[in-house]
Amino acid sequence: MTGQIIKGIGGFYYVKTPQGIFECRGRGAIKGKGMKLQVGDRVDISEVELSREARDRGFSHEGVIEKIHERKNEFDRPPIVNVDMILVTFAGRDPEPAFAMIDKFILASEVKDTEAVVVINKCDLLTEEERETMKAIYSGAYRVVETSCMTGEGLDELKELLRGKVAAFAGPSGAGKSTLVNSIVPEAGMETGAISDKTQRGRHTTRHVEILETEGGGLVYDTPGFTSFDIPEIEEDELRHLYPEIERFSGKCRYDNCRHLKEPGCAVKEAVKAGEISAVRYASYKTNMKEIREKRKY
Ligand SMILES: Nc1nc2c(ncn2[C@@H]2O[C@H](COP(=O)(O)OP(=O)(O)O)[C@@H](O)[C@H]2O)c(=O)[nH]1
Ligand SMILES: [Mg+2]
Ligand SMILES: [Zn+2]
Repeated sequence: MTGQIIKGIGGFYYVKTPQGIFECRGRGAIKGKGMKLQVGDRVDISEVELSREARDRGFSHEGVIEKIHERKNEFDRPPIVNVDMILVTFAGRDPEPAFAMIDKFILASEVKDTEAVVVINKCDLLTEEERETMKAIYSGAYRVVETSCMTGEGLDELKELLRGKVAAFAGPSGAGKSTLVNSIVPEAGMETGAISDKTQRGRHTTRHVEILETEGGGLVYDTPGFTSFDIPEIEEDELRHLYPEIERFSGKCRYDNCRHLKEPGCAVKEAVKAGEISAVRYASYKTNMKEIREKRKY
């Protein structure tokens, strides 16, 4: 039988299968193969007779993990694997969005060939015009969902989007990620808002990663407190390929290896001027390019 590990605690792994959740132990042999079992792993399991201990803990199935499937993708911090969709979430206001930083979460998804969806949260704090402006930054390249945990707007759309998928929220602190998880996973009860940064860090580093079931048949990683994805080493020459709307125009530049900065005959700069590429995204491209270059100096 095949399933997915949704939680690991105290040497047990909880594997979600079409028959229900199995409480499993890993066989020593698989761990020894260099691949450590991780939440999110797809595994083959065999059922064993239900022990009294497992039954007392409320399980009706017990199993042994026999084999780990190859992973679709793998992120280090947060430690999540087999992710179908990264929900890059920011607040339209409070805190004010920092787009170059937000785009780093998108880059982390792009570099791992993982679908990114942009979630603009706290829409209740925005005027119609502000919403349109923000949406337009991303809608040329990504699906954008506008949400508000206050009014409930967009939550059904989000649930629908997650159906049959394993998703993870990413984005700056204060964006409302935990509140969104709580809104689509009724029993989540994640810590939100008011906790001081210090406490939050302390709590969350010791906390295990878990996959939660959303209303409407999706799965979402509970990754509280993770506010910056480990930005993988991106090369100067790779960056332009990771902005889909920039990549789309690149064939039209005078030089094949145009980096769309100061080169003459650059179709990307023309497209920015003409409003065909968002000026905010292009500014973010330049900022992140500069950062990559500065990092290389050391
Ligand atoms: N006005 C408004 N506030 C929100 C919304 N979503 C979350 N918040 C508030 O924003 C703060 C930060 O939310 P939290 O979920 O902890 O953000 P996280 O750091 O991304 O997990 C909390 O005080 C939430 O109550 C929203 O849609 N509208
Ligand atoms: Mg949080
Ligand atoms: Zn160019």
